[in-house]
Amino acid sequence: MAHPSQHGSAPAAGPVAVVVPTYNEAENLPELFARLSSLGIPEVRLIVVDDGSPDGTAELATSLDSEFAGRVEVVQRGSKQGLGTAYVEGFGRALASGASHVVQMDADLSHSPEYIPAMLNALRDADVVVGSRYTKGGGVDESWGLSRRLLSSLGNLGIRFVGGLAVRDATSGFKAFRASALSRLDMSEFLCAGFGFQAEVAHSCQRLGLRVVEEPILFVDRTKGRSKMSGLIVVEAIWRLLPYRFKRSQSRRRLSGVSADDE
Ligand SMILES: Nc1nc2c(ncn2[C@@H]2O[C@H](COP(=O)(O)OP(=O)(O)O)[C@@H](O)[C@H]2O)c(=O)[nH]1
Ligand SMILES: [Mg+2]
Repeated sequence: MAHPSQHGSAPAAGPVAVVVPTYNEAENLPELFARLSSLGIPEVRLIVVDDGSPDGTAELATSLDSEFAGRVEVVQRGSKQGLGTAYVEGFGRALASGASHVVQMDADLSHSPEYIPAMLNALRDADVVVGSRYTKGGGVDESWGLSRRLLSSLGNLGIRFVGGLAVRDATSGFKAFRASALSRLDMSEFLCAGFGFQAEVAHSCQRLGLRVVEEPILFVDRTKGRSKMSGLIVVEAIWRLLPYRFKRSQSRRRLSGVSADDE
């Protein structure tokens, strides 16, 4: 299994923006900030998109700014509006900040920040790097029970099938982009509020023909705070991706000269 300590290569040059959506993550922020800043990535800035967390996440992020050399931007959106729109907001800010590379990750330390240098390094030969649980060398927390493993892997498989996605971890929320690639995504077309957003991004990258590579990660279970994930979110993702499947089979029919009426 890939542990982050195995990767130590120097990251790609240029300003890096790390976008982190948060809802009630105050317990996780101090460790996240400490581990991110100790990576020593030059010119890194942190963009926290918080949805009015009642536990004071936004205020804490603002107060931790000094620990991060004053390069923390906290976007406060007032009320919980879902992961997808939080990312759209954060990506917009990241691109506007002039970042050359943009990283997206969860705040709950499921995504070990120590993988980031290797992911940035992999961007030398790619447009998008996916921190992947389902590529060789990747994995999920050993403490996960069978039902949780099944929800994750079957949900991922179903979403890959419906969306016709080549990427093995279609729902990963740990990615690194070249800003030039991220700016090509049409953010207005993303509809999922939940983690189906990740699959919509994966689909968009594939459609644009971006070079996507997967870096194996070990997904660690959160030890603090509560997950906002549910089976409903898988249903939302599949529902949103279904139209793409229809479009694909229609274009295949057109290519092979078979009209829908012939079937
Ligand atoms: N801004 C914002 N962040 C959210 C929302 N829902 C979840 N998050 C954040 O998105 C990340 C992933 O959520 P999490 O509950 O850990 O999902 P899981 O890892 O799939 O169980 C975490 O950093 C959450 O705090 C939301 O509605 N708004
Ligand atoms: Mg989580």
